Amino acid sequence: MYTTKLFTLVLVVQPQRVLLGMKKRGFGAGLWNGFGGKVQPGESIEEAARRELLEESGLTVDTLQKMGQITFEFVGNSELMDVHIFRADDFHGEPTESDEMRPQWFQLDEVPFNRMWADDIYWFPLVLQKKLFRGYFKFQGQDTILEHTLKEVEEV
Ligand code: 6U4
Repeated sequence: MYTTKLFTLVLVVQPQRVLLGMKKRGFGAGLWNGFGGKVQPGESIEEAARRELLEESGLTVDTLQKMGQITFEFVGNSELMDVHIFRADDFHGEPTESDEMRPQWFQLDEVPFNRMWADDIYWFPLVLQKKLFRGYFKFQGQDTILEHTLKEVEEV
């Protein structure tokens, strides 16, 4: 029996650059990633996205655009991760290192895909093009994608 846990992921995208965070501990440690985490009880997905962005990067945003939803399965784990991906084009504050993340700007042609989750290279271009998507990725360990689907949608 599979269960599903909700997560958020926020990409702050500007015309020439994107803000990523080096995950310092826990799930995905050592990888550059957007900012996000688990949705807590009583919180909407968007509220969770804003809270995690602030906790991990020090930034607040006016508008979060829903971009996509990806379900991750890890072989041997019956808990699916349902990750809701958002984009923000403007922000307030200064990127600030937290216990969990070290933020850094990357030029859009220098996104470090070889030090990111292996799925990111598939859907990141869609976020940049403001295309909405849904996907499914089946991982073996942290590095190997066994199967995946990814499609553009009208609505997420
Ligand atoms: P705690 O328990 O507070 O340390 P929390 O911050 O709530 O954790 P965390 O950091 O475990 O949650 O959340 C995982 C983050 O990694 C979420 O933003 C979703 C993201 N993520 C998980 N799998 C991913 C994958 N395959 N590709 C990707 N991001 C992924 O790009």
